[in-house]
Amino acid sequence: MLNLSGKNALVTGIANNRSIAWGIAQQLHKAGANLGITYLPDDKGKMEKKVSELVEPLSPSLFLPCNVENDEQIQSTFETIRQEWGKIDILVHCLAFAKKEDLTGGFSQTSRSGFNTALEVSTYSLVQLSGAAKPLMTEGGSIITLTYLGAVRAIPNYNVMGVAKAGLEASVRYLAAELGPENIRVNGISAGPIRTLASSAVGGILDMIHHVEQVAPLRRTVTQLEVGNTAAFLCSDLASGITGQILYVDAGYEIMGM
Ligand code: 0WE
Repeated sequence: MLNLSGKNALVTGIANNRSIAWGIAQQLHKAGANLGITYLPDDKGKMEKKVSELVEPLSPSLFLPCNVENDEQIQSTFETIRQEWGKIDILVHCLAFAKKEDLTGGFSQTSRSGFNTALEVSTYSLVQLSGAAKPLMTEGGSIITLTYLGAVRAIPNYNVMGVAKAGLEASVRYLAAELGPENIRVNGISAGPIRTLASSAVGGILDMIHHVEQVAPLRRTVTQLEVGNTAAFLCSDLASGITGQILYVDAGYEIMGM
């Protein structure tokens, strides 16, 4: 049975009730995990208030600011985990950012700084958080990240994020190879398009969702909770033999040729 009781899980990337990370946090909680939640702090404290109100029903035992562009915040996040939890079992990485101008128009026009930003926030952050979690995953563990088909196919306008996700998927394999001997598993979930804060800011997302509804074998898109269930499975002992994989949770869209 799927049972995460006694497991400490850190979930990153919750911005609002549409976040895929929110779907994951709810399903990890349902499976009995003890949660730590991080949020992206802003200077007005709006995110802190919004996310803390949202996650209150899951009664997280840790609620911490963590901007991955800030090394000290990452250090302090894992120092708090060490002091309060002693060990961590599950790390959920749901972070990505590219500048808006780099998610439209010609990929060849991507600026150096736009390229660097996308790969720093969306790709390096997995490496960085995994490295910080490693010494605290003393009883083995499971690391999950979110990716997208644009890593392996040229999807219009996804552009630099596709390169970032390709790097992320390769990072999953290198991390899995390194951390396997410590019984730490690392996997990616490639979710189909879902309406979230991030995707709604993208022109044409509704047309993409409509296309998936026509073409995907299940003739629909997936929900945050379906991604959450897959994450709960991958984090659980039910998936004890699975590492280094990218699992598609996309209503089957990826298998289709036309
Ligand atoms: O990975 C993503 C979204 C990532 C994302 C979205 C934004 C919008 C607002 C990263 N950075 C930003 N920066 C912003 O300023 N997805 C898988 C959703 C998504 O994004 C797309 C898609 C899909 C699907 C962008 C272009 C085309 C398709």
